[in-house]
Amino acid sequence: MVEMNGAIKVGAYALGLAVVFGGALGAGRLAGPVGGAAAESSPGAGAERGAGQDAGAGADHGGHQEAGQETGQGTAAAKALTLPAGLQVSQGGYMLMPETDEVTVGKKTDFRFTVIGPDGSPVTGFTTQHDKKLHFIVVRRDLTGFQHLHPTQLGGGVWSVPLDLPSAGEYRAFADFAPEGAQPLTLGMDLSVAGDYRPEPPAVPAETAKVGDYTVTLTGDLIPGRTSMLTLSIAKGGEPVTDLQPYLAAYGHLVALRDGDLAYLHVHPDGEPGDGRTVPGPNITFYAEVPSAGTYGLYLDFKHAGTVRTAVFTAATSPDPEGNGATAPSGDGHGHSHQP
Ligand SMILES: [Cu+2]
Repeated sequence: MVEMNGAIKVGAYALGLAVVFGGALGAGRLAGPVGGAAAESSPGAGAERGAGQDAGAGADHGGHQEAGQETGQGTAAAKALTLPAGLQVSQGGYMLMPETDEVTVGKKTDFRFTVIGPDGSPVTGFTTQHDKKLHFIVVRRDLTGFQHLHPTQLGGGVWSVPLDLPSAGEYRAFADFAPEGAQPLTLGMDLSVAGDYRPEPPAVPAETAKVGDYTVTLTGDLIPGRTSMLTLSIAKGGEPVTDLQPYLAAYGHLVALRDGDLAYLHVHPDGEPGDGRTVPGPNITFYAEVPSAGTYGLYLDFKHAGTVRTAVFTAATSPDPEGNGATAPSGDGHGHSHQP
């Protein structure tokens, strides 16, 4: 069920989607100046300042490395201070703590974990975001096997999720949540699954992905350090799909993971069901900003005919600033209010 390239995985999992990972890097960042986003939604930023001398120091001095790619943006320094989400197991005083020692390949495991708060105790209060109090993403480090799950809350701050990893390997798990009274946060932890592990070779970037009877086409370019418009167009049996269903308040949810370190970026579509301008397909428009050049795994969750499906893409960033998705399809009525 998990493949690499155009692959797909249909929703036996609760491929829900959701969210907010993007609080820090997605919606907030896309909607405005990075400095503003960092101030308003980034547990990340606050956490980095508090938790990481490394982050601060690195940004101050190492920021020059990326400055070249961000020429003209004027916010290079601010961006350099913002660490992508999901790279740390502890951030802002919160820590992701597994309670389950082992996950056996091919065997469903009741995987449990807690989020330890600044006071050293398990966090029990979470703010609902996009219908869920915690969004849990698991993916193998070679970008295959993406799963988006929604754990249930047990007592004492313990979260439980049935986890079925069909292949051995090194995985990364992300918990996206917002403690009550605190900013949303995405923490990441490693999961090792013993067995015969054969990393998939890097997938070749492709503009189309198939999932079941559906073909999803990606247009637009990822430009490092800039906001890029991406359009994902969904067809079934060669016919455009125009009756997508809302799923957690959107017609599509897109997660991007950077190849190499799995930096995590959740991107929201431009427009939402019921806003009077957003149509239910075939095109879903996103504004994404990737933090650096490189290769990214893109995972689009969409719902149609009652089922949530995930289309998987591999995309390489484009060096051409003029290639920004300015020419992407625009006949779907979407505005561009989110574009800076
Ligand atoms: Cu979710």
